[in-house]
Formats: sequence, structure tokens, C-alpha cells
Amino acid sequence: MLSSYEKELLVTIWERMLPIAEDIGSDALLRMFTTFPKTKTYFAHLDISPRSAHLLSHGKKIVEALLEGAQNITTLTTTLAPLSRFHAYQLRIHPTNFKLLSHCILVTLAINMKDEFDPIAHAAMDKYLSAFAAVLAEKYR
Ligand code: ZNH
Repeated sequence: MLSSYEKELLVTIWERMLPIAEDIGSDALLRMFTTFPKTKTYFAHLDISPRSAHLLSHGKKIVEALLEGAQNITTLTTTLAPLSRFHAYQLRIHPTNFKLLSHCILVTLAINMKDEFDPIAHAAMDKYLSAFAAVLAEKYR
């Protein structure tokens, strides 16, 4: 599904996002909460106001997980199994939400990377986020 060029590109992009993981992750989350307000219900126990400590730290975790997944793309299902179980059994996130966050991540990356987020990068990232979301949603079936 992903070419070897795309796999390398994904690792390169997420490695570049790591030093600014808090900013990237929290921006994507804030976009999700603003654009799709129902997603906020899962975070009722956290302070998710712009630049809050919770938003920044949760945003960082998301970027770290996306880098880890990109680095382990051939074993995505096993690499993400604990995270998948967590989302299905503890958090009970309805699977439709994964598409909403993926969309917001694409927008955040486009703004951050500007012209470098070209159609090739966009397509690779979209495929990767879909694959990631499919693994996170796997335990619901
Ligand atoms: Zn999630 C958590 C990732 C999606 C909700 N997450 C989490 C974490 C991580 C993640 C890494 C941490 C874990 C631990 O701690 O162990 N996610 C992720 C990713 C994605 C996601 C990568 C995609 C792409 N989530 C999601 C969604 C939602 C969510 C869509 C809803 C809407 N998560 C969540 C929650 C939590 C999490 C609620 C918990 C938080 C706290 O802190 O509490």
C-alpha cells in the first residue's frame, strides 16, 4: 500500500515534528475540538483550553505515537496493539472520531510544512493516518 519512498518520507516528516511535538499535536487537537465539538466529551476530565499543560502534553504523546508507528510501519498492528486496546476497552472512543483527528492532523501539517506538504506528502500521510486509525479501531470489530 505504501511505497518504500512513502515509508521513508513518513519517518522523515514525523522526525521533523518531534522537536515541536507539543505544538503540532496540540494544534491538531484544538482543531478537532473546535471543528467537531462532540470530540471534547472524551476529554471532560482534562483542561483542553488552548496551550493548557494537558493539551500540550497530550498533543506531544500523539506525535510520539505517530513517529513510533511510522518507524515500525511493517509491524503496525503489533506495535500499536496496546494503544488499540486502550482506545477500545478503556477509553471507548467511537471509531468515527479517528477520521476527524486524522483530518485535523493533515491540516496542521499543511500549515506547518507549507509548500513541502505537496500532493505526494499529503497522499502518503493520508494513507498512513488511515492505516493507523484502522489499527486503533480494530478491536471494536
Ligand atoms: Zn488517543 C490517549 C494516541 C486518536 C482520545 N491517545 C492517547 C495516548 C496516545 C494516543 C499515545 C496516551 C496513551 C497512554 O497514556 O498510554 N490517539 C492517539 C493517536 C490517535 C488518537 C495517535 C489518532 C491518530 N484519541 C484519538 C481520538 C480520540 C482520542 C480520535 C477521541 C476523540 N486518547 C484519547 C483520550 C486519551 C487518549 C481521551 C486519554 C487522555 C488522558 O490523558 O486522560
